[in-house]
Amino acid sequence: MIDETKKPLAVVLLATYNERENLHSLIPLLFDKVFPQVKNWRLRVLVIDDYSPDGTADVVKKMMKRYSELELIQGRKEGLGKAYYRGMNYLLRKDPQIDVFIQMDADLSHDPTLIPLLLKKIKEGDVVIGNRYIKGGSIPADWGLKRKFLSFLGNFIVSLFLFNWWVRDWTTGYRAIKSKVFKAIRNEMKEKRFNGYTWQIAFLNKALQRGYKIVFVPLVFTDRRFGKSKLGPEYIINTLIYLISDVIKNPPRFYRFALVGFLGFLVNFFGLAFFSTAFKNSWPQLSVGWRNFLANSVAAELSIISNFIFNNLWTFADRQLSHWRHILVQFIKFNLTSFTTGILVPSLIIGGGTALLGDKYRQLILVLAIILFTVPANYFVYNKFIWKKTAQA
Ligand SMILES: Nc1nc2c(ncn2[C@@H]2O[C@H](COP(=O)(O)OP(=O)(O)O)[C@@H](O)[C@H]2O)c(=O)[nH]1
Ligand SMILES: [Mg+2]
Repeated sequence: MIDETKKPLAVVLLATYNERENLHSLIPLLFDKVFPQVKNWRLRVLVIDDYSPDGTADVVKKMMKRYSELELIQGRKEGLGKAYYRGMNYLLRKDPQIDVFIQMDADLSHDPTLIPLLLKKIKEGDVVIGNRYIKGGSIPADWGLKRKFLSFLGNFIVSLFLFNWWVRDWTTGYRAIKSKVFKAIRNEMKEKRFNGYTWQIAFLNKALQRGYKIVFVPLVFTDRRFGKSKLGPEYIINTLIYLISDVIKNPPRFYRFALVGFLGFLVNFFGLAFFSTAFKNSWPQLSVGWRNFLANSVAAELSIISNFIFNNLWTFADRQLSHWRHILVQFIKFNLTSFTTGILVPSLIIGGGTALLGDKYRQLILVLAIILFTVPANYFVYNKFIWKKTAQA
């Protein structure tokens, strides 16, 4: 006989607002069909209902007589995020040993038979998300073009702010979450801004920022069976405010890199003007061509030094070079990189491009070469060679 109490414990959290009809089918599905398939976990269900006027709680209370592992808490309606927050806190107070929370919409949009897979995958990470935008996942085919586009646009905007292109489904509500993740971020998740649907995005982002591992399973998302969606404009405003404040507080590495690069450009720009004037006064006999050649060489090197210093102190603060010999070696590499990606290759592209297309494209080719080649190449080389992850071994 397996000792039941030794098995890890997972609790399915169902936040509900007017989901009476849906719970009628969902709860028996969970207890009679899905849970018997899961052998190595203890499973429970907590319904967090906000005094739904349709009598959702009555359905739950009736079913509690049939299912001993079903529980209900009720509270004031403050939004989906707040309901999850209350539910997770309640569960941890009651049973600090809880291992995994499973968040799931109660409207039958989330296929309950995916639970065994979520529990299997949680062994590979700290949060498992049902992802609609990876291979095997999908949104309902009957969604109109506008709804599809809005969903795409929403995820694109979140990805852009956070500069994270691999999560792809930030808003998905079907998740298995190790309780330690919630414990680590619970104080921050208390904020009022996360009371609604912004909860989902913020939770995932905060977990990622702390280095927790996110694993995906494909999710085939279906339209709710009964009732109507509670998604409203609250969500857009709160999410935008959150994203803006987060990008200021924790700018993603790429944005730090871009800002440092822009500062470097300013150093070069104003440096050229400054040294050109200074050299003119000191060496009036110097030809204008040679004077500006020298002035820009000095200004460009200053901008390289500025880039190196600020990338080391800020962009790659977590991989900072601190030993002087290390700094020197990497600074030499940095200079070689800057020369290659910033001068040599763009000059070759401009030379070749204008020979092929004509002189009128000269400035355009420069801009394109910098955006399409210099920026990504520098970012790649800095990440992989100059501030590589194991540099401080
Ligand atoms: N307790 C509680 N549950 C909510 C609240 N808002 C939404 N929900 C539940 O969250 C789940 C997802 O909501 P839904 O309206 O289907 O959102 P959509 O699928 O994004 O359109 C459903 O189970 C809702 O009943 C709320 O304010 N309080
Ligand atoms: Mg729904």
